[in-house]
Amino acid sequence: MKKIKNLLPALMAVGMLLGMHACKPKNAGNTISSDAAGKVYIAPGKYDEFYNFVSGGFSGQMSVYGLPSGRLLKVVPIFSVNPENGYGYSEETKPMLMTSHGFIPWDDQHHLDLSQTNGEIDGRWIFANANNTPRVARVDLTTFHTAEIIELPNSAGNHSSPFITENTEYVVAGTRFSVPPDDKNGDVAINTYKDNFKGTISFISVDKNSGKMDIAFQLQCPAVNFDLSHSGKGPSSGWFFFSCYNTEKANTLLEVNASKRDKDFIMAVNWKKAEEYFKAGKGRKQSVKYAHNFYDEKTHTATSEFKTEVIVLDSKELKDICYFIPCPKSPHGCDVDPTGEYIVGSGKLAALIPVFSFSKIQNAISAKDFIGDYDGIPVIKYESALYGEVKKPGLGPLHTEFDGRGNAITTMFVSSEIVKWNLKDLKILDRAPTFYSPGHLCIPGGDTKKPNGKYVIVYNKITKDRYLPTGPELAQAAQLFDISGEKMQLLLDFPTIGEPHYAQAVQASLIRDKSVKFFKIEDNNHPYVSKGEGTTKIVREGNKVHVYMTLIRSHITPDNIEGIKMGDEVYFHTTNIEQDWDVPHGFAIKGAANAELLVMPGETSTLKWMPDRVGIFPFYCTDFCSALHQEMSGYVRVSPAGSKIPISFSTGTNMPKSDSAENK
Ligand code: RUQ
Ligand code: CUA
Repeated sequence: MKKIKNLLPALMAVGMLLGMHACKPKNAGNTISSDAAGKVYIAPGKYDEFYNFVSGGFSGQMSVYGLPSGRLLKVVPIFSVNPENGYGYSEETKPMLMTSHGFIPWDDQHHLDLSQTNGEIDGRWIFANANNTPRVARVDLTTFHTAEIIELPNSAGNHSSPFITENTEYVVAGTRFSVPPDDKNGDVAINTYKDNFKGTISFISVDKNSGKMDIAFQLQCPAVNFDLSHSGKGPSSGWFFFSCYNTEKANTLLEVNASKRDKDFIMAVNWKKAEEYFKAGKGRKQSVKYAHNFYDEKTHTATSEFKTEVIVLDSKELKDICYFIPCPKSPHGCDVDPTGEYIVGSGKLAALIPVFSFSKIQNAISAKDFIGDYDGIPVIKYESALYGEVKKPGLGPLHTEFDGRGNAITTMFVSSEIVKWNLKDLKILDRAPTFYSPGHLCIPGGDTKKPNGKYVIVYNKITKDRYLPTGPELAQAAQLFDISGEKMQLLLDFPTIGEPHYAQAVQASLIRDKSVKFFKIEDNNHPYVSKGEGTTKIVREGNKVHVYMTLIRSHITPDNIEGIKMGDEVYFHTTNIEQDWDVPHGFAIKGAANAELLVMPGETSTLKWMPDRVGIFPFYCTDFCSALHQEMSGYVRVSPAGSKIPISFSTGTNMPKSDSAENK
């Protein structure tokens, strides 16, 4: 028996390896409740009750759904270019994707966190992480625009990110990959990992009023892999908790070599203490290079600034910031319950779920109840931090959210189910199969002090037979469960974009009424704005040609342009001068090595175009804006490089020549 028990984690690892996780739960498909349709039906023209913000994984974007209907409302481009609306293609938005590595058109977006005040969602911003080239973004929830992106130095694989403190004082980001610090010679042998690599956690401050981010300080930590995190709340509000794996410090075949230890760690960080040390000047200045990109709603333009310094605190030298708590085995999710007392660590390879007690952790720290240290950081005795263990929860626990009624729901990746259990007695209350292999889950406000325990949405990693097949690549799937009663009831499947990881949901009323409907043209401070057709013009500066253009139903001003020459760089600065909700115009020109622009009312957006041949180039509005949308178009004449044709432009006055030879 003992032998079998010890073998279990290894067997599970092999199971994952072989893809056994895709096994179909029994009675699959028969679990839908009879009144499910009525519960998710939102009549045409009616609004959903919740917004659901879903990370796009390898799409790099965030998608926005209405719940309970599962209707896709919008894809908000964050880290990937988006030809659909010109994000990353227009001159104004290109700087948003600048990094110390140059312009990067893509990233891998895993986690979202809504801003909070007093531990409750305030509906102002949502933060997003980029895994691959470490960055954190802030999306403004009045415009649903990416407002800011900050790059993170000393980091790689920004996975344990972006998690916020109770009052959005900080967005916190832990590096997945430990790497040599940016100011050290990184040209080292990979197998010197233990000596040369470091783990870093970034504390990004957020301005209370504007939301503007800045890296306040970083915490240098042992070279483990930080996986996920959550801040404390209530009694634990000055603390942050991170799940750590690869405490073996393996640098090859992590699948085996980082799964050796029976327990890895949850790292508890006293961020208030760290902040204190930072303010007392205990940090060291380190020279680094990172981009900070900011989108200004008044100029409708992003700027990119490079910063060259960061303050680093050393967790080894500065005592009482960090403590390790042993956690079985290869922990992934790290979730704090609404009271702030319980910290749930989900070991991917563990056959139980440990629940830690914040008050016990505090007692253990004061009593120095340590079993030793790991790289100079005290390790608290497991039993001294433990509240209790959820026994036999299922296989492969990943993430936990809370229903606000004293219960937790955990996803089980390997046994493909969600499991509801009670926080006090740690007894399992219910389980429901999911289709298939759930990763994250989300309850509206599920990581705050006040969850709304009406639904849980589960984001599955594997879809298999849930939808009509679409070749080898299938849509990813979310599943909505009613959790208001004792038993969890599956209500709805809906496909998602990219690969969903963490998601958050919030009552629509917190966001809906603040949504901007159009931008005021009088507030438009774009340097190339045309506030009316009378101010449109063309200005040549050497080979750069600036076209000041307006868009309104249903014409473009100017719509006849001549005098463009080969070798010119043409900038179409298009201003949509409509002042009404839901009247965007688009802009595209033949042969442009670019995407279209989609210009919102009151906004200015610029398309750069380099003509590649002599001739006539039509341009047109790409968004069906009126009955005469197809008429909303124009022409550019491109002449040879040395041509003497002067710049000319007009709308409605360049009448056909009646006496030309062709017309006779
Ligand atoms: S992860 S499926 Cu990238 Cu948040 Cu857990
Ligand atoms: Cu403007 Cu179509």
